[in-house]
Amino acid sequence: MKLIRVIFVFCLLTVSSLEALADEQIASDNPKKITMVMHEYRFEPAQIALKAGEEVELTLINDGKVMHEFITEVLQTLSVAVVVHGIVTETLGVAELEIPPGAQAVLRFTPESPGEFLIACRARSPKDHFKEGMAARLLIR
Ligand SMILES: [Cu+2]
Repeated sequence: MKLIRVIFVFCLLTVSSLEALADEQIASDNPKKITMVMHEYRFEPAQIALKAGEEVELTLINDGKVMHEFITEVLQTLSVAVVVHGIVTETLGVAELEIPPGAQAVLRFTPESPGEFLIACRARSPKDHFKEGMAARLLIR
């Protein structure tokens, strides 16, 4: 199946406070909230675990100084709600998210099939992020 390549670029969404996000994670459990922070050149945490059939809200924060990407095959065939400035865009299949420094993206989706998947940043400026080790694991049980 040929996938439509969807690329989102998030502009000027400032990160107010990481602590506020941590509080949010405790406050609500539905959907399950997970935050992943992007640095040069790593994802934090380096592994996230999800449950098949359980909705998740994934917040991606670029805490670095260069553009980072979030690429995983899991999102390429799922219906994903992308929330930017409170506006929700439903899309089928997200191939790649580009997140500028200081910006964040919020994704809501429900993983379908168990497995172990790669999360990668394929950005190449100022060097090859993936070769520098910018990868993480996505476990779906
Ligand atoms: Cu990167």
